[in-house]
Amino acid sequence: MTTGIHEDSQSLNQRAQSILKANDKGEYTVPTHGLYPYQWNWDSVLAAWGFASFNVDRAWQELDSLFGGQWENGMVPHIIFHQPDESYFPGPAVWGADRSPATTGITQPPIAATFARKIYDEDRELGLSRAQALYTPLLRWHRWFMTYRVEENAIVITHPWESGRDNAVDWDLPARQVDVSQVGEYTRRDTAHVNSDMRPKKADYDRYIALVNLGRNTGWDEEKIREISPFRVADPGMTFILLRACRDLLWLSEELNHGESADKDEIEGWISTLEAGAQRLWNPAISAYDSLDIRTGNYAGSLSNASYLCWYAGIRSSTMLEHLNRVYQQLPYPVPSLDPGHPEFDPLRYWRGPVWPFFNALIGIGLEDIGHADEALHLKDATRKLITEEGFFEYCHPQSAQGAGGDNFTWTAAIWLSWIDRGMN
Ligand code: 9WN
Repeated sequence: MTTGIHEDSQSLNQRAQSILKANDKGEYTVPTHGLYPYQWNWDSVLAAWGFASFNVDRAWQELDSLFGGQWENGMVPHIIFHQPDESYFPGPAVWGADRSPATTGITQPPIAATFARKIYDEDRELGLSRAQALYTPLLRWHRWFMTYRVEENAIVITHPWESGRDNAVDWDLPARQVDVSQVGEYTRRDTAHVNSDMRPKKADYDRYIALVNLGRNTGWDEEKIREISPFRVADPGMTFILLRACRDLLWLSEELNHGESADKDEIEGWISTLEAGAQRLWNPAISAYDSLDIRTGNYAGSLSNASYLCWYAGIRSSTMLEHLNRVYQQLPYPVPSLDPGHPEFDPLRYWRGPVWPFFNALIGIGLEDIGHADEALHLKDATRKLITEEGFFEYCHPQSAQGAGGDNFTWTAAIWLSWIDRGMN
């Protein structure tokens, strides 16, 4: 006889699989219909991880289609615009990247090597040739970051959208330096799908568009953007994620080459640089990892969910563990995207307070890998409860659990399948 809990979990598992299948466009997956009609970089990697729980071949196909959009310089873009769709702004014409398939001119957090390793581990026989084919594109993407995006040993973003945490308070001050006088009129589409209280404000969007215009006018020339853009911010999220990804890439390299990696020295050099960069992002004023504005040298003063990716990157911090346990006491559904003690904490506005289930999976993987088993379990249980109560929303209220943003969301379904239900860490 099955228990009620077991039946719940089975039907949620079926719902999660149906969401992935419904969002599947053949070779790539959309984050959700309507709001996000294209292939997004880190969403797609998480979709692949979700597929790996029931169709490993489809998981590799997802990664292959993402890397099909890779640029000659190694960058893997943040969106691939496979088919024209009026329901999203800004579309390919605004980005002006002039490629086929069309893409944006910026990137997103490089979680791919980490999840390629997990998918490889799911079925090594099937995965061998697939991982071998993906290895060099992954290496080239990491090399692109290390060539163009290292400042003070950490990884910088040139647009808030690159961080994947679009309107986080981390970007408030640096984004104020962006000149919006030439932005003109435009029509947002996101607020036609989602309540505007749950989305970035107009002032944020003006800056997003101004930075797209700036990049497009340089022909997406990284050197030029570095020279002229007022927005250059070192992000703990990007830095921790790339650090972890480099460790996993090195593992893959040795695994695929019988223990002999030709790229070992280069990747180890990247790891040392990023370890130093992570330390540079420690802000003693808030006793936490924080974003650093390269143009001014100022920290943001923001304890965000990205600060908690230190363990994911293999870095121990008892102070961050104290913060986490405090947040566990304060909120029934951790981890909030901004610390509840911050004056800007806003529990339903996107990256300024809500909890993002997929982000919890990244934090939880880190906690478990580094040996903080109790904290890892607490986070997984709280996320399971959140999804059981609310379903598969994009993000949720960390106190009431209210679902927000897009529904039937790919990465929420994916982490249900691979992290919560199957415990693939
Ligand atoms: C801009 C797709 C993406 C995520 C990001 C999230 C949001 C886009 C937007 O949606 O950003 O890239 O239009 O709001 O912030 O992390 O990848 O789910």
